[in-house]
Amino acid sequence: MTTEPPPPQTAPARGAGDPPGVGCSWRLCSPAERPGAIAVLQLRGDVDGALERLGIAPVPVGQVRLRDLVGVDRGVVSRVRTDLAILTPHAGQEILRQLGAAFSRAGVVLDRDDSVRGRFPEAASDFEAAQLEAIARAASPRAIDLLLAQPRLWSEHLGRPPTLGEEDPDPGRSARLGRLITPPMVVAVGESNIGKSTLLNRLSGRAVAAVADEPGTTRDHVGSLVDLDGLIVRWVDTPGRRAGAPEAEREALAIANALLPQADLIVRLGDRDTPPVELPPGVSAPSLAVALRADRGRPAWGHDASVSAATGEGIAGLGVCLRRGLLPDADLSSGAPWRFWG
Ligand SMILES: Nc1nc2c(ncn2[C@@H]2O[C@H](COP(=O)(O)OP(=O)(O)OP(=O)(O)O)[C@@H](O)[C@H]2O)c(=O)[nH]1
Ligand SMILES: [Mg+2]
Repeated sequence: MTTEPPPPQTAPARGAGDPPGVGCSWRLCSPAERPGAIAVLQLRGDVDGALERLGIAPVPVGQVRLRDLVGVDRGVVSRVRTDLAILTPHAGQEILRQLGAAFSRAGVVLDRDDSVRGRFPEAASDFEAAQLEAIARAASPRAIDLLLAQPRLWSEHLGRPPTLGEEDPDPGRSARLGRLITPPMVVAVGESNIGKSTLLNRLSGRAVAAVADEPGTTRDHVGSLVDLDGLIVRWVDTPGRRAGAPEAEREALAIANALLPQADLIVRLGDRDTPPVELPPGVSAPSLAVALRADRGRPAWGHDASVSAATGEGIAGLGVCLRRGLLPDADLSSGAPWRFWG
């Protein structure tokens, strides 16, 4: 995988002949390392002075306008407050570099405040800034309503507005709910040729992993984000275990096995004729047993869920079962506050 170099976060040094600062700073708020189509830039401070110095027509507070951005691009300028505007040019590296250079020449300095409040200056408090950041980072749809409810739940719990210094009433629950923000890792293991990769493809709704009716199809483990009943997880499909595997396959399996201690949940897969494998000693992550290829018949061994990736039978139930293994219903339905910040 190639990673693009991040666009410049550093403005070119201002020269001796440059104008004095205008009491306004800028920062790039959208991710530099994973740019999308549009970048989000903030101007903070004397926004009117900065826009004038940059030759950008004024934008009244509360208004949104399409503006020529110093001849480099056209983009939307949103005037949030007197001291805050948000610019959304295209996210091309050269556009951002030229804008940064123009800001610097106009005396609009690069803001290096990396606090959460610095990143979300529109927030009325540090707590609200942390809440906005958590909403922005959350991977799972289920996170959003819960995060939006937190100011009210904390205020009811404390009898006053919360700060970021609050004690966690239930650290275990907070850690599990944190899986709504950062996807937990689910590692699927089992014998060869039982349908492990077909299950991943069914869960992700696309052909992520190669599937074939022969053992040893999956070599290097394959990861994909999948939605388990509203919880986004990082699913890792591993090579199957089988006697007599060639050296490269055994090495790939050893690499996949090394992931097991870090797994948040291990899914032990089998089918009617093949029970799940035992986990290597010392692996303490919770695990669930799932029977695959249910259209061929149910197994005699005990299982937590049974599915057919070919027909789709049991797939929704599997999602609920695994989501509960990572995030029990009680964690979601409890009206207690969640310490969602670091
Ligand atoms: N009938 C039926 N066949 C399935 C199902 N899921 C997978 N298969 C078939 O089982 C065979 C093996 O599927 P894979 O997904 O490659 O199995 P795997 O466990 O990933 O295999 P390895 O990577 O070699 O360990 C293929 O022929 C699939 O089409 C299912 O739900 N029902
Ligand atoms: Mg496979």
